Amino acid sequence: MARKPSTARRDENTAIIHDQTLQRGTGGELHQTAEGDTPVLTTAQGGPVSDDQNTLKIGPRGPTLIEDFHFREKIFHFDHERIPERVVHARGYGAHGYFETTRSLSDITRADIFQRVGEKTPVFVRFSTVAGAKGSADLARDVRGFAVKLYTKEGNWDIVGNNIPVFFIQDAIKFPDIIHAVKEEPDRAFPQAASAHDNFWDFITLTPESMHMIMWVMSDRAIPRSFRFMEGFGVHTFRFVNAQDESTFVKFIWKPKLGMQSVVWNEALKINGADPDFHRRDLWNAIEAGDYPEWELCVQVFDQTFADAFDFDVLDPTKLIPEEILPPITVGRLVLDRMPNNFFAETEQVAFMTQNVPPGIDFSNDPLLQGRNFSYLDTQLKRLGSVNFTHIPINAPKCPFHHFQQDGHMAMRNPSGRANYQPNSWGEGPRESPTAGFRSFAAEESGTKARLRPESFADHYSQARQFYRSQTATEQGHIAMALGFELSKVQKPVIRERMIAHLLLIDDALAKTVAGKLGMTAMPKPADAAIQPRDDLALSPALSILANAPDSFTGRKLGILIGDGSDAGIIKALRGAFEKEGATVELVAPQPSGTKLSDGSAMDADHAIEGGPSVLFDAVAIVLADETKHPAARDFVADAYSHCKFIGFTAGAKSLLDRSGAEADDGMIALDDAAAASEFLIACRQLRFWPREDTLMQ
Ligand code: HDE
Repeated sequence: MARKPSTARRDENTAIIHDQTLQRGTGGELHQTAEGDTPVLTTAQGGPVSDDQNTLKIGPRGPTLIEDFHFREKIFHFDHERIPERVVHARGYGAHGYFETTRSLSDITRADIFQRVGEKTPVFVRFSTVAGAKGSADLARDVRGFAVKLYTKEGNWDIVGNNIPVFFIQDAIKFPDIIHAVKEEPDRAFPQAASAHDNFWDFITLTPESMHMIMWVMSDRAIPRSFRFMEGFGVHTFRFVNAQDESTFVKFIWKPKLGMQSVVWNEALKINGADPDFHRRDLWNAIEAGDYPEWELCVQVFDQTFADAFDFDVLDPTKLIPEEILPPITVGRLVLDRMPNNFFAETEQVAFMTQNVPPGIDFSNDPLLQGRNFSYLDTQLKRLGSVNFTHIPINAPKCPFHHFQQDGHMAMRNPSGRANYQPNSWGEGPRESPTAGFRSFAAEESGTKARLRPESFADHYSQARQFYRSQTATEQGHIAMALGFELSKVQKPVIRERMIAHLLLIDDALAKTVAGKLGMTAMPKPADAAIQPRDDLALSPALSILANAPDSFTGRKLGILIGDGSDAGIIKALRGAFEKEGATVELVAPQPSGTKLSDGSAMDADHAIEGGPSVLFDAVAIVLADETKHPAARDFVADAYSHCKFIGFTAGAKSLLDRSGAEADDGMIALDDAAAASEFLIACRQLRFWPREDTLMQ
């Protein structure tokens, strides 16, 4: 695959700050250059600095003077560098790109973004984990945020979604409880970025509405291989509204062009140690290499008749509409092609809000969505500190905008002219437009004021069962293992038992397997269900990752373990075949440089073996001339083997394979000569050799 250097990483989002920096260095006449073209260091007030190494003192060993305004300003600013991290989704990573409309939806929405095929709209996307702090590791078992800001010609549209199409709770008032429960326990402040603890499972088992979501969170969806291999979901039902003010319901889905892929749990644990930045590094590397990640935007559109006939309430955010029942329609593509210039300026300060919708997109009465629309504004004020957070370039619309909001902390733009209100007699300023402006869909509403949950939200188990049963046997095994792991960390037996009681309503065999993993001798009674789970929902193969595997190694990574005497021809052939596929190839060796290959050439490696464990790769090739005693080499093979990776090997690698417990199977491919490289690639397109997992479990 051709590698393009990334486009110049400079845009209007940081240009203001950047230009000011330049002016500070070069703008005036007095103090412009230190050496050559190097600008003179100044204070924030623009004053040139003569010494940035020593504070101002009386004598070399004397006290520091308050008079040292440069020191005072420097430390003052440093002391205030941190802003509050997001209360959820604190750890995230973002990138710029564009959305291209590929299908006009002008019949069902008047949103400008969907009128013209080929229309390109700038976007900023932030991926995140939910529970962990800003500095936590990427491979936590967790939901991933998938938040997209589309800078449309009619203002910003934020689809603030997740990589899972349903949620834990049905009503926004429960959000602080679920988040408190999953985050670290308040007395001990651990565990961090982990749901495997009593408080979380206590809440879950006392909240049956979370059962569908918990099946997803225990599935491989919660340990994605990369942001690039995840689906994204708007979760709630939204509305499209057309020029005739007619409404159609819609759900939004992002589908990754490279297909979906996840890691296995033991691998996730090890990745967190080897490279806690695994996901952000992956996105950075892909974009810098010109391998721009891409998703399709799909919509599930339906009318009130469909909603009335559907098995569940379309306003219930713990339910999804299976793709087999309502096939998604592709309406556009999202391409991420530029990393931010500065993480803080853009990724940290970006403010997503569900209430940001252009005319033609509207809300449903989903009570979770309604609560979110209220919540996101508060959080921006708290985090960014001023009502003027839209003045930060990453949050400002890219279309013309005019309003009379003024002043406040850090106001960068105030309306000019005399009139700062409307209507006015000065002929100044903007006026509202009943035709171009946002008009809420004129839904008829009536009812008695009450704190109620609708009866139609009461079935908490049927879709959980449908999800579980729609997984392949391998994926079902992973769900059982995940439940076993998580509940093994729960200390209070009653909480474990309660979960088994719920699982009995989802799948009897699953409940028994998990109980067995926990060493439970007697099964509890099934939980009391408000509505008995249904057995008649058709399976939905679209819910499985493995049933929809891409049969491609594009975008994946091969690690080749080499040592002195490694066959140069095989290494070259592997590199050629895998790079042609659009994969990345990295070399791992005992030392970073100076490995002597069979043809006498010296080869630099990308990783020394201690720093390049096999968990960083999707498949590995062991191209060794003879025995290596390196302990890390044994882990390299043993992990790749137990994580069901395809392993290519040369004859010289045999003794290492034997010592590592890697037994011959169809996932182990002999690399006898350079020609075998393409055969190995064909095997690697299956991504993992899952039958090995059964052998390992025996
Ligand atoms: Fe959020 N959520 N959320 N959420 N959410 C936030 O907003 C909230 C929910 C989601 O990359 C916060 O700017 C409430 C569902 C993402 O910056 C906060 C409720 C879904 C992100 C907030 C929900 C999400 C957030 C924290 C229940 C999937 C990260 C910082 C009613 C559809 C966006 C911030 C980013 C962030 C509130 C439930 C997705 C506090 C009250 C459901 C991807 O406003």
